[in-house]
Amino acid sequence: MRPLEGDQIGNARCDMGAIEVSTAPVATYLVNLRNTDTPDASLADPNCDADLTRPGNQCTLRAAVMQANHKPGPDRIQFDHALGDAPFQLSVCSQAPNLRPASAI
Ligand SMILES: [Ca+2]
Ligand SMILES: [Ca+2]
Repeated sequence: MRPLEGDQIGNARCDMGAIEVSTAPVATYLVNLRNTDTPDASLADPNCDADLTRPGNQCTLRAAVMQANHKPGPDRIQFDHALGDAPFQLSVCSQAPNLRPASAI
């Protein structure tokens, strides 16, 4: 707690502090491709999907970062267990986009 100018005429009051919490839901993007660096096919949808012609989501790390950066609020990027045990070696063909600080891999 810290004293603050509470009433604009010199009387102090205590500030209990504040925590800023995003009300945006946390999205989780599941990376399930590691041998390609394809971008997200459409940021207009909420899916991490690098190939709209194939059913399901084909999600690369690049596509996941793009989709997470496009959506407001915190997000989570996870790796599909089918990719094997960590650590993963990913193919990146050009500089990867920076991930917003509110998101986590
Ligand atoms: Ca998308
Ligand atoms: Ca698809």
